[in-house]
Amino acid sequence: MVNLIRENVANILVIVASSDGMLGAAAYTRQEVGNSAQIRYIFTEAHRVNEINVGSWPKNSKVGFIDLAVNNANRFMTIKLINKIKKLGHEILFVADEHDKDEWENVFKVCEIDLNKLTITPENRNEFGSSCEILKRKFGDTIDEHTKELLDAGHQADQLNFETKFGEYFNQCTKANPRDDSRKDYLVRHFSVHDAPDETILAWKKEYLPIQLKTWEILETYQEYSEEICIFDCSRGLCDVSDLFSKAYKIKPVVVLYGLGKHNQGVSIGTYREDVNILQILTEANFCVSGMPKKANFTINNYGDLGYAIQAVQFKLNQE
Ligand SMILES: [Mn+2]
Repeated sequence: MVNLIRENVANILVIVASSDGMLGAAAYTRQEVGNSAQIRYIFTEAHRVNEINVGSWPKNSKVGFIDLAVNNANRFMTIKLINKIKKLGHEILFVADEHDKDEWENVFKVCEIDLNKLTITPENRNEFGSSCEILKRKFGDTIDEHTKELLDAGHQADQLNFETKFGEYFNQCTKANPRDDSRKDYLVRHFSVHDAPDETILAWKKEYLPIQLKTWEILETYQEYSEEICIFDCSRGLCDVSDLFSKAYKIKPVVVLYGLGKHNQGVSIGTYREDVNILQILTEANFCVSGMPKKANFTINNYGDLGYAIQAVQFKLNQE
């Protein structure tokens, strides 16, 4: 299988299952590979790359990462993945990720891989804004209109705007069933070729309606904590977290969601303020967090911990 594809083209794409990641994968496939049958898509998240079965990949695979950040709660997990890929004889071709360039540089240094030899290297969010933007600048003006629309939709989705031609399908179809990777696979393959959805995709999109309603219901649980912070109870059921954030940011600059996840113990605190580093504040307050400077995720055992986390953020805001 590997021999059939062009040199310097990935046959394994490790993708974070965000719209930025999936749309980037569809665009990469269209632009660089042509035929999605030659690619295997692995959907993951930074904090569960240890679940990837590298041993099942075709021999001498060429690997690309899209939208995958270093697991900053457990960097060793990312290092182990890279080392395993290397040890099994595969080659990492590129890392298209805008989360944190320095984190990636450190990981590749530890793994003794020259980052500068990659065809696409990690960048920083303030300069690029999304993985799709990294790909777009890499491809330059060689892309066709369809690829451009895929990349623009991915970039917009990363800024929480899903209301683009492709963005809506990727966001709604996957949010309706977040655990179903075959659905993500289908969407990436389909839209790498087709401009319009098929019957299957339209049916998935319909499943999103109750989630949309739940998101609105959770918006009603709004509690004002302070002038800057508001809180929402997400234990009421599956909602669209990114849509909730984007709507809540219209009310307050710092948004706290609790009751997330299977056991309702998940908390996500986000902000649109450039000068507030939630990840750092909570790390310094001894929470075991993952995420990005502007959005941190963690789990709590009791509401006292939730209160303490919010206080830590408020304390920092008061110092500004
Ligand atoms: Mn992204």
